[in-house]
Amino acid sequence: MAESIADLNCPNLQKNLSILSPDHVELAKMLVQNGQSHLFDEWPEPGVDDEEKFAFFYQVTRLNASYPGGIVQYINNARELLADSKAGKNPFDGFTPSVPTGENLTFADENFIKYEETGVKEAKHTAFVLVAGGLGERLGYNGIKISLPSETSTGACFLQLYIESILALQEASCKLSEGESHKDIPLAIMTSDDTHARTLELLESNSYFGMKPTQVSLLKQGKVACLADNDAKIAVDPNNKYRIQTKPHGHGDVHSLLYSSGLLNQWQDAGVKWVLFFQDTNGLLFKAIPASLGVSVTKKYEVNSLAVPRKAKEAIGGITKLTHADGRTMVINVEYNQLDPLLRATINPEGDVNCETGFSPFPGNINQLILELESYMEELKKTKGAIKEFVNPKYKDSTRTLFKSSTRLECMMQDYPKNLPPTARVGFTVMDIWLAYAPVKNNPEDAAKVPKGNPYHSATSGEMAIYRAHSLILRKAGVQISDPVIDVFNGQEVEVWPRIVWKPKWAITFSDVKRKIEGSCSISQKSTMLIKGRNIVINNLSLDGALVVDAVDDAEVKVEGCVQNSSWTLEKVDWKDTSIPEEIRIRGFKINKVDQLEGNFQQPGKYNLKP
Ligand code: UGB
Repeated sequence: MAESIADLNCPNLQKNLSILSPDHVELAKMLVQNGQSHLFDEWPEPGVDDEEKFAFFYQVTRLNASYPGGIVQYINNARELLADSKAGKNPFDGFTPSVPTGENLTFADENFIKYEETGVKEAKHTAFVLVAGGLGERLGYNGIKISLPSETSTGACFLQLYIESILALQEASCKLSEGESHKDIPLAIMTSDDTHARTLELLESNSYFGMKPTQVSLLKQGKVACLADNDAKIAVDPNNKYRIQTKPHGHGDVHSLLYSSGLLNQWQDAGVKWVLFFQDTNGLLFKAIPASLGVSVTKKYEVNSLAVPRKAKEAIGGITKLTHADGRTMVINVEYNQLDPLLRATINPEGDVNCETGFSPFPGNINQLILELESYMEELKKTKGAIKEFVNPKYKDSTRTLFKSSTRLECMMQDYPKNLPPTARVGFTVMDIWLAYAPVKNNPEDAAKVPKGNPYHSATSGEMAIYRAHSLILRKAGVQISDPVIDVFNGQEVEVWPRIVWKPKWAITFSDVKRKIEGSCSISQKSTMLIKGRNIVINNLSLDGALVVDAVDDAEVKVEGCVQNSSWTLEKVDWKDTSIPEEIRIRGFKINKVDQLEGNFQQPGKYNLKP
């Protein structure tokens, strides 16, 4: 052993040989032989920091085990991708983009309602996968993003909203198939070291928001080594010379984790047919799920990506048809930073610009994917869930040699179809933005700077979008809803609609909503209406104020009459005011509960709620 280490010409490693186990030596050889001897440059003689040296090898063992093919494969992949990047090679070389055709849905029309029905029926054969390992650097929030209130009228956080939506789908779906046994819909959550403990704590301290703990699986993604230069030299942690600097590998890890965890087999045995992937902060997501699942079922899509009309240069990928010079075609997400150069190099010298509709001709990927389980498992058998990676170094200058800071390989979950054969049934479903997409990604300062007309993707816009969606759905159901007023919070101009929110169990589809509205109803702009029970009917209601109705499942409540009070008001707050809790000040307003009509029905029975 000693000779071979000596041959490696790495004096600091050589001098520590006496304290290293045979496993350590093997790992050290692997690193040095692959151009990483600098990792030992600062190592002192044996007896100094030995525990730290052992911890280094423990980290290397973990990094080696968690990457398909180990560290050597990672370095080789990195060298190849970094060389392409240095040469400015276009990953889409040889491909010409065009606008693909997919299923365009119009909320509330006959087609939409039919798809929703089909989707709800199929929901009990679906497993949900939430990718929630991201740091949320752009948002800069100190907590985990799924713990943020989706809106502050009810205060329900994103995870609560998601779980309650899945439970409502489960209930509705099982009800439609009487005779069949009840099915619990599984939920897997991908976490990372940055989010795992806090995700578990959020679930446990809230009794899993009503889900059975056995329904929920947490899959923790690892990180990958950072790279300091074009030779794929692994970066040393700036805070600890005995550690490799690591960063997240991206949401694409979800496929290899699902594969290696064995969950897919379990799901298949339990009768699951579809796997639905979604992201951490989109409060509208579940408004779009029943219909998009219905599209997957009807069109027999192996892959169905949810999309919305996209504003040029918006930070969401574009769904694009790519046709290669050799005839190959695929329908795939082209990430927002790649779409503009691809278009300039091929079909449009102006790049990523809006067309006459005021939107980019390429639908925007909202990273909600529905995969058909059987074909997904077939594919993963071949790839073990590995996804095509990319690298995005920020170079110091035009020589493209030095990096501003270390980089790493990344992968994205929506790149899954890249490996599929051209015969695969890959499609997408486009829905209205107001119905389907309002993520919370940007901090107030950056949000206020987005180009006029482009979405803010902030906590302010995310909350306002929830009120707008509920208002517009009720309008479609025949309720007279006053127009919104325009106001500015944290430097962002937004529409303020009446603050209407219902729990998913009240209505998960448009047909549910219509069944629960009777007679002629109206809601003024200053109003707040929160519906928290299942069997609540709104009948000839005229609301000009705040109304909060809560009821146990066996209580049937009819809300009617003319409700008028001082309502709940929005008071402006500044995001820089640290005396206000962070989750509130990032919205730019807080809610003052001045007055309301409240009905709380905790016993089974039939009730009327009138002013
Ligand atoms: N995530 C992880 O779980 N692990 C990771 O390592 C990284 C992220 P971002 P971004 O529709 O909104 C995506 O950072 O860059 C989770 C799509 O690529 O919010 O905005 C993380 O917790 C883009 O095409 O993603 O871009 C979060 O839930 C577009 O669709 C999710 O992954 C855009 O989202 C996304 O992470 C969008």
